[in-house]
Amino acid sequence: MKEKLEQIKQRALEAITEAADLDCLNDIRVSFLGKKGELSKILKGMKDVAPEDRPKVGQMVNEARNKIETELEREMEIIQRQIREEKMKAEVIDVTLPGTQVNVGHRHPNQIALDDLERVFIGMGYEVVEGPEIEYDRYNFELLNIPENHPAKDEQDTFYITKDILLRTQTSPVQARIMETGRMPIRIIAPGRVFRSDEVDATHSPSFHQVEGLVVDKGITFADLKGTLQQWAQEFFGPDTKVKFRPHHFPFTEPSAEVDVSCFKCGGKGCRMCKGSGWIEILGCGMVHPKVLSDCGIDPEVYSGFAFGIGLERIALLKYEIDDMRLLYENDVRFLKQF
Ligand code: 2NM
Repeated sequence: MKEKLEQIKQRALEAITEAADLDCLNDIRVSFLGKKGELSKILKGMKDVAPEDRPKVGQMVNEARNKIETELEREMEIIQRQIREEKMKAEVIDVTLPGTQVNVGHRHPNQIALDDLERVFIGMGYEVVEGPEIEYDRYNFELLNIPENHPAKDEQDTFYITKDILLRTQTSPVQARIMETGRMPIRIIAPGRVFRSDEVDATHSPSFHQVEGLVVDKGITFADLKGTLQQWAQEFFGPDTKVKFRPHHFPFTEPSAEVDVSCFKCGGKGCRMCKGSGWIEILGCGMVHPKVLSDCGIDPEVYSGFAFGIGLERIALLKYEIDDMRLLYENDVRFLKQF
């Protein structure tokens, strides 16, 4: 019995010195000290041991257990220290190296202008809505009183997917879709990307952004349009801003107007910014044409409305005094971070 125990102890200690990792050590612990391990088997064999020898054998088993446990602990500590040392070596940090720069993004001037503009209209109770950039001819032209062969269709030449499906030239189709739902009243702005078949230069791009507004309710008049746009202009360009409405023509509004704001750089005296005139053209607007209302399913005898369209790049360029639209599309962070 004594020899057997000694043998078990020797095997365990050998296995422990040879163990390569913590899993090995755990396996050794289970197979020697575990419930069904070698030492338990010896204890279970106690019934065959002469009663007077039992305390002695019990003591020997305990000694063997203690020895194996101590050695397991010792080996475990050695292996853990090795693991730690290897990890330290692998993860060595050279504190003298310069840190990695964290690049935080920056809002695009278009986005800053849009956020500013939206804040004003949301404050007046407007909802911001979006719609598809790929549109049906019906929503982009037909419902907006721009029929086949209308000259405005040439001015707004765009990219056609099929004869009836195209890249929208304005965000008004979003408004046609809202009018079509018949939910009244309507008080929305529709910002988004639009497309025109234009050559790139300092003021043109085949893809740019618009914000169009639409209000439809009972009793809406041109006075509401004027007050709304004046309020927006003052909040957006400064409290001293004046607005001027010049008669114009759009197919979807009647009457229509173009709106100038007094130059926010010189206050109206005339400067390089306003080319000496004191005024800067800023947007187009008008009372929604009765035909547009009725084609969209709204009774023009009951409801009236106004609409306006603002070029986002145009107001961003003006507000931040950028003289070339192309800079807005290069996404050079050195440029973008200036605003
Ligand atoms: C403009 C100028 C004038 C306009 C009209 C509509 C709609 F859908 F109600 F007919 N939306 N936007 C509009 C009116 C747009 O952009 C220069």
